[in-house]
Amino acid sequence: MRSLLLAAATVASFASTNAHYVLPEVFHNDVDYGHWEYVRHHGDSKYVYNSWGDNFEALYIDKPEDALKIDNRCGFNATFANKTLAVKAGDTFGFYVNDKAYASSQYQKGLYHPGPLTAYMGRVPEGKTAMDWEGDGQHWFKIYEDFPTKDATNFPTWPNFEVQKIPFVIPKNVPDGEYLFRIEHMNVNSMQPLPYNSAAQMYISCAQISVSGGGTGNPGPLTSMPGAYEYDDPILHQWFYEYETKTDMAWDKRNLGPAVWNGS
Ligand SMILES: [Cu+2]
Repeated sequence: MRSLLLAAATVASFASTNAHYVLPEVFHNDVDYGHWEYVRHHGDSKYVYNSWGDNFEALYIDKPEDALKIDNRCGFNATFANKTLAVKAGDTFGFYVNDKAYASSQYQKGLYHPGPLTAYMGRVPEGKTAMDWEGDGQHWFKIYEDFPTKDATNFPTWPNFEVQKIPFVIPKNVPDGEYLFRIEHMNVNSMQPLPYNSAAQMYISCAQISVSGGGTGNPGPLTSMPGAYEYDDPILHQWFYEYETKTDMAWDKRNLGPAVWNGS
């Protein structure tokens, strides 16, 4: 899949797609890990592939049923990884965008869309492991979200924009156990009104982790994935620069999904 032939064959399609990205690699403290080593591998699709052979397409939330697609849990046709990464509460853990090996490539632009970045953890229920839990049920809680700053014209800029290495902190008080760690970046520059009716794009991946050194917290509010957000939410439909003037909401006040767990 990583052949030069494929790279050459796909270059032609980059004109319209080179701003898409995928999140297949994690790091833990100072250690980097491999491509889809601990992250659930996105499956083949009819969509385009980047020069290192990954499905290189966003998830679209254009129709009501799109918000409930199973792909919104861990990405396109995601399949179990066969390893689970041991981390400790309080550790730094995060994702690389695309592929470290292509860090200097013109196709490597980090999170090359405006929009909020969120992270969730899903606690693996009893009887399952991070390697075989589908991710179903009310087991997910949000541990991170970011908000934009706005300039004098109210133009929002998210702190994650064009970032290639994305660190999070495993919450100190999370109970020991196995989890899926889910990263979600939303493109809010893709909205077009009817008749196109195109809405937000999602970029999602899940890593399999095992947490030790945690606490006695009771994470919540709990939600399901998919199911954490409503298709009708204006955040999914209003172009980012008109969102605040066409709704009574503000980019720096709320994101999709539940509140971030307060740690208690
Ligand atoms: Cu894109």
